Amino acid sequence: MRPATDALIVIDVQNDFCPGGALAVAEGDAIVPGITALMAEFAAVVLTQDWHPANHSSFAANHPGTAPFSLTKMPYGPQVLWPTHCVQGSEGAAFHAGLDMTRADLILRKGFRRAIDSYSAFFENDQTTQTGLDGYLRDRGISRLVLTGLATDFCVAFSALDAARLGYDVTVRMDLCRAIDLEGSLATMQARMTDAGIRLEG
Ligand code: VGL
Ligand code: ZN
Repeated sequence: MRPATDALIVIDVQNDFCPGGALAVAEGDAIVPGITALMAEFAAVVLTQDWHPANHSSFAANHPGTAPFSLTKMPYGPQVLWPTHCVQGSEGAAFHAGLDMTRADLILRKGFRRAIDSYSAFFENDQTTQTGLDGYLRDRGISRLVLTGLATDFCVAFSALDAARLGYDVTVRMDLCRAIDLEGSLATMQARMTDAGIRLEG
């Protein structure tokens, strides 16, 4: 068992990011048994859940004439337009059935504001609106984070980079993550994480 200062953060292991889902990540479901096993080592376990309203501004369907995976400009910067995914209350937004939910201390929902996407578990994509996770972890005296989940090059990487910037000691278990890899995004984000002092293991 790890010390009380360590938390396992499980990013977006939801049906829409698994094979058959609306924004399926290749082998997204393959990481589920390993994550469930790893939970047993941690006194603190946090799950995040991508949780969008149907009219969310990150959905290509809400921008007539655009295609999924194209890039647009939002007031806060560039934004990929995604297939409609993780709509609040839908089966696609539910956690993968194999994930052990009983071990979750906190389920943090993100991306619920129509006008701002939120890849990171700490800051929305405007990089200023906070989700509250930093306060929760600080209040519990947690300083070391191990990240797992989907997708490596979007929500996991953005969460890891914000966590490092906030002063946490961060490890990403690459073997317990899977990537979307949009136009080289996996290599780009891997380099950014390494540069930020984040340990990439597995
Ligand atoms: C994610 C794209 C859009 C993720 C969420 O969980 O990595 N990616 N929404
Ligand atoms: Zn999303």
